[in-house]
Amino acid sequence: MRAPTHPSLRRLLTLAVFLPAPLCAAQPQAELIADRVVRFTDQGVSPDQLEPSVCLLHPYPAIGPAPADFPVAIDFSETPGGKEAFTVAIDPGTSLYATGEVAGPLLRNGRIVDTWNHDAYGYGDDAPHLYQSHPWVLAVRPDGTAFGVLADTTYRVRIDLTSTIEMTSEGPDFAVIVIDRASPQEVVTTLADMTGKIEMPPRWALGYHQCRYSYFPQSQVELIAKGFRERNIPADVIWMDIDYMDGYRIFTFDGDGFPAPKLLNSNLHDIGFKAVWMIDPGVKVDENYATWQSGTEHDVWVQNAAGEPFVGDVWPGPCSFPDYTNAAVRRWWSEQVEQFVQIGIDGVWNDMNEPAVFNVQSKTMPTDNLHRADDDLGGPGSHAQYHNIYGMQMVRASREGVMRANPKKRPFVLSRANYIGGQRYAATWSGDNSADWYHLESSVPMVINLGLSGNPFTGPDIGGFAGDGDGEMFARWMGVGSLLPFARGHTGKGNIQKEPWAFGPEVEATCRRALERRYRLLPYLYTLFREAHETGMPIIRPLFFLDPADPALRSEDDAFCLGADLLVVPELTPTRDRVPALPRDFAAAWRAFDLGDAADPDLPKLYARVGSIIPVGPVMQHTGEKFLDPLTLIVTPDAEGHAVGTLYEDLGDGWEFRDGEYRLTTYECIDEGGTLLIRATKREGRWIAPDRAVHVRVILPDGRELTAEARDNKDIIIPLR
Ligand code: NBV
Repeated sequence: MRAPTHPSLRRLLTLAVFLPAPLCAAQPQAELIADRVVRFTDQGVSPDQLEPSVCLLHPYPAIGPAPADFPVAIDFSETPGGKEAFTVAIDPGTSLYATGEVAGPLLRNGRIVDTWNHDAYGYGDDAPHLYQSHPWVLAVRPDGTAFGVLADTTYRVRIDLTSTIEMTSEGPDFAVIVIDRASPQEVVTTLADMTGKIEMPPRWALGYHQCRYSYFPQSQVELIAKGFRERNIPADVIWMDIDYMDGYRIFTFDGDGFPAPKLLNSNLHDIGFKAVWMIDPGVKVDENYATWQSGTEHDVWVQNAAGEPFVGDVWPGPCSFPDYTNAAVRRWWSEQVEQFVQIGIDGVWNDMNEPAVFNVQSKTMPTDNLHRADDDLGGPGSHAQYHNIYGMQMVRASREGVMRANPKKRPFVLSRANYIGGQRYAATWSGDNSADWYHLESSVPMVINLGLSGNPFTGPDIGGFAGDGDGEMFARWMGVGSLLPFARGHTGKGNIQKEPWAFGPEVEATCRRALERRYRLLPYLYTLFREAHETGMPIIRPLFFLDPADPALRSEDDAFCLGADLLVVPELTPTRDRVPALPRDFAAAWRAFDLGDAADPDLPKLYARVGSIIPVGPVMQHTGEKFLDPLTLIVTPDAEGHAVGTLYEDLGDGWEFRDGEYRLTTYECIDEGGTLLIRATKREGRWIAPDRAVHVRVILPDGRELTAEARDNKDIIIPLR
């Protein structure tokens, strides 16, 4: 049964049930659904009357009443306009984060976000909504304990953090889920337990990606790819933007520009490149076009209020839009994708899937359009209900298609639009940012807040999409962007060239160093992706994770941690005048180190956590170029001479790791009195790495380094001189 959609009707029913008890305060209903996770619903509203949850992995039946001492209270109300709302009061000193993909600072106190997936070209700090929707707030109390608040609805939600946590929905009643934990990290990993984690990506997706709107014709694509190899600048992926299509018809190729796409893919593969191709949702209305014919035959289109296929303008002109909320349509779409990618396409890029529609004033579909949604998403309903999950359901179907074509490989899908929980289907880039210092600076907190909202695999258009920018900014952007989870350079039509060599030899040298650094750090990065896949821990972490009770760290959003063991201090302003707020024990707990690139002022400074071992590899031109050999262990022992670190390895693609074809090695450094002993103390998984060289660099407190060489599988003994 579903809640009556009209709020006043629901109110009447509530009154009918509760009128005889006028003294009964308007207490929300609260039920425990997991350890210290409570689902609240408004008085008189039973959770089974609500729309099904789209973000949660399963329905989470109640396991008991909420504990009497649960520390978060929800106050439901109805706005004068009849909208469903709730408020959570916060103690002074509580810091608020997340809310998904947002521009501006990391700390969200004082901000308002309106979750409504939106094409937001060149967005500014005050943009009310970008491309994705995460009705989710992470709150860190003054003592460092934390809670998270999720409005479990797909409808538009206004999140007002100006004094409390207040969320107002445009839809019917919804549940509010509150996760209470001892630390913000635990809140985020519990969110991931409940909404899903990323699948392990193919290793190549962690390499550098080069994009442009558009490389055209196909000979230019090859030229750019070769440009990387000729200049020894590492890269794994090149991207095909919309101009490869015949008149922007998806699943077609421009006969003049891209006459031989299969050959192009295979030539790219020959030089170690993967190819990602764009697919938009809008299908050109054209009776002579196979995809439109097939979609029409299968009756897959979103309908207008009159029940006719909705037609709206996008790049190809008038388009129909597949209704991805319906399982049969997703199946149809996945078959189109399956066929398309069979010509050697390695990954799929879904753009414009908010969906963006040019000739409607709202820039998207009318909210009274109709979706024939599956019952488990909520059943047939309006675009108001399904707008925010349109992109999510599209990438769900695209992913299925890529999987159908290559079931033995790990799919890679990048999406512009998405919804909380959508990390299970696609990675994210932050849309059409601009080539200016503001967007360079914002790209770090945006990646952090997305990670705090469940999606760890994200990154900006390095160099900025709108506008040209200049060499200095580009170098700095590459310096920091190459340390973010998704690292892709991209730019818009009409802009200058923005490949790493486009700004002259100095900038090129910085880009090469930045990317060599990324590739050297890949063993560590891949290990972090595995952690994100297993636990939902973000890859890029805010500094306040290091000491959640330290108020000074709460708004630091230039510096960040890459995993638990690496602290990154970039300079994100032209004047280089920022002093980062670092943890109180910074001097004792972190040690500067470099990868032979410290002299470059445009690269962020790197610090290793005292007590850690960071695995790094050799420079590679692409992730498939060679096996990890030699393995370098950067060992930063603590006062007792102890350090520990892990390295995750597998085949880099495919699913064999699920059956134990991987190796998770724990390396440990132990002080044996006058000598340091470094050995693998634990191995998990049955994959056997070939014999290889190990270089050890021990970073001592005074900055000196001790080094040693050995073979993996053998103890390494370093005299402490
Ligand atoms: O497909 C063209 C672009 C793409 O390059 C960009 O990354 C997307 O965010 N796309 C938007 C449509 C045109 C934007 C002006």
